[in-house]
Amino acid sequence: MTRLAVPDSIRGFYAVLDRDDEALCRALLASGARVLQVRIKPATTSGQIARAARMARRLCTEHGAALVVNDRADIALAVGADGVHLGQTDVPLERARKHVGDRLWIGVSTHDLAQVRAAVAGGADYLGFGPVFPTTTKQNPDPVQGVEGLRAAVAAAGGVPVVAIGGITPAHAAEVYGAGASAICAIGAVIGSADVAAAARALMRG
Ligand code: 3NM
Repeated sequence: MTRLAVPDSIRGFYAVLDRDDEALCRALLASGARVLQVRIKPATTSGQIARAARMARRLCTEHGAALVVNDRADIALAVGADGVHLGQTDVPLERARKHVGDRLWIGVSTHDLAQVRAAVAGGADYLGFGPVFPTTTKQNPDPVQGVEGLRAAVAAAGGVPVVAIGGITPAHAAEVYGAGASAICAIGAVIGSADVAAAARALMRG
């Protein structure tokens, strides 16, 4: 399978599938999302993650969207994902790159400018940056960075696409894109909504 080009996919709404739920996956992709990350926590077995990732691979291919698997490069490779996403406490970027070579893009979560610079120097294909606003979805979130923090992160990223995350609602979308984010990732504002696809569409660039 040919992987989709990174800058092409990291734009608009960046979807997160937080459970093995095909109807939810379809609703997220119905928004027109170009990328979807499987991020199933906590305490999920490898088999459960792989099952959700295989289902998501099938639906992402149907919709022409890229698939990213959180944290697990082994599962990402096994299911033919486009990328793997690493947190600051996951496998270090350098080791992950040795493992996956150019077969997967690597996205890295960053929470301050030092982490942005390190991820860019290490060859990350895209960055997550946040939390931009207070979030209740992530346990023990890092300090809130605000829109000005995001703007500084985009500048430090030097052209590597930045996905803004953390407490983002449709009301924030314009200022977040205005700060230079390539894409917006939101979990609560989308998955908690009665109309998931409509909430996701409201986070696309206007
Ligand atoms: N990572 P919501 S904030 C998964 O700061 C995640 O890197 C964050 O969910 C970071 O849109 C976050 O509901 C939670 O705030 C995002």
